[in-house]
Amino acid sequence: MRLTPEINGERLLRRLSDFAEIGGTSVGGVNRQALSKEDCAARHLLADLATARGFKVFQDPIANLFLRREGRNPAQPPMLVGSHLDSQPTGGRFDGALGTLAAFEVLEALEDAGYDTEAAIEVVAWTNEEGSRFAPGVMGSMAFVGAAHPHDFQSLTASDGAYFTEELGATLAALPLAEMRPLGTPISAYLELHIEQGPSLEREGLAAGVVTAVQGTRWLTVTFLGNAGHAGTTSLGYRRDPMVAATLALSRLQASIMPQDEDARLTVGRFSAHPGSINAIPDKVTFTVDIRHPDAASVTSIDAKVRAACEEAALSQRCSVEITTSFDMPPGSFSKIMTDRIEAAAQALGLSYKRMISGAFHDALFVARVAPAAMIFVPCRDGISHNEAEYVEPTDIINGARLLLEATLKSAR
Ligand code: HGY
Ligand code: MN
Ligand code: MN
Ligand code: MN
Repeated sequence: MRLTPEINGERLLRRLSDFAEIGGTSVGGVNRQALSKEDCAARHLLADLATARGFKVFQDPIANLFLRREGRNPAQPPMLVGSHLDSQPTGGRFDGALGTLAAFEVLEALEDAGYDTEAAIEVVAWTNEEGSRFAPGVMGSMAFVGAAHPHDFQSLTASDGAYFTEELGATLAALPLAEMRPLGTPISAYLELHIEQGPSLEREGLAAGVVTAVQGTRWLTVTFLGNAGHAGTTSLGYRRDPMVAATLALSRLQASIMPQDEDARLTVGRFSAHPGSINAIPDKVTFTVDIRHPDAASVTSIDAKVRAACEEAALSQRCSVEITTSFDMPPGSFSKIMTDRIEAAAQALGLSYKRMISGAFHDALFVARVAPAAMIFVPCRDGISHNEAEYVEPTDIINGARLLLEATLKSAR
């Protein structure tokens, strides 16, 4: 007689607060950036918890972490359920961790009920979803589906000066018991639970989002080059000042793009001037641009507008400008089979929901290239994320995990 697996809400909430301590900050956020020692510690704790439950622990050459609960038929490709453990530098305790730990709770609920599935089910914690320490983001899932190779990243240095290859090597070495497996093992399906990171579910009083697609993302690095000089002796007309060029370009962009297109997103998250001395005209000003749009052609046209504005501003200040693309994730949609399963699961559980697209990028979008994949969103307070104040109500956490379990049972026979 098969018992029906049940989410143990108290255990899940406890796990979330335990993991929030790893890289935890004084104001309740986390700083657990990809391949950092904090990221290693979280992976280690999860691997230890898995081993204690008799699950097998694997990692691949880009340090994606897999925790496997066997099914009746080991020859069948496993179903994957998971998210990421790495965070933003001033991240919240739920972005990524919620989906990864809820996936682990699904495995524990199956184990507690002695419920066997045809195929194995594996929890996955993808490497470097955020991309804030080492760009691009979703690095682990990109490599898993063959859209990139770890070699592509070996010359990367982190925003804090660390070297990617060294940090990756240390992360892999931190889990000696994990069995190494090649990149891209075949899988049968993928589900990811994540916070919405936007306000709509909370505003509409809904318990869940059935995520049907993810909008496009493109990251640019813009560098204006001019002439360093003395702040006191160099008249304005005599300057080739990259700071003036940069601020001119950004003011033109804000005026030209944002008001026309409600779906467009443009963010300058990182801005630096060299040499960064109060009384020296900079010779170099660098900033990042994060472009988002549900429509691929619009991402490209915003990209073109950014380049035009920067080139015009550089010319007007007798500066030069270099623009590189560090990340390009086209918009994509999820499998109807999987979104229908999530919808049926929400109906079975009596949870209110809506179908929606994701404003944030996610690993699921790359995984969708190799297997039927979809996501479940739960509300977060005021839609705040990538902010230490990120918060999710315990009922929403538990409902999200229950929905993840129900949709997993519908997928892994
Ligand atoms: O930036 C993103 O969309 C993701 O949350 N890292
Ligand atoms: Mn995330
Ligand atoms: Mn994030
Ligand atoms: Mn994600």
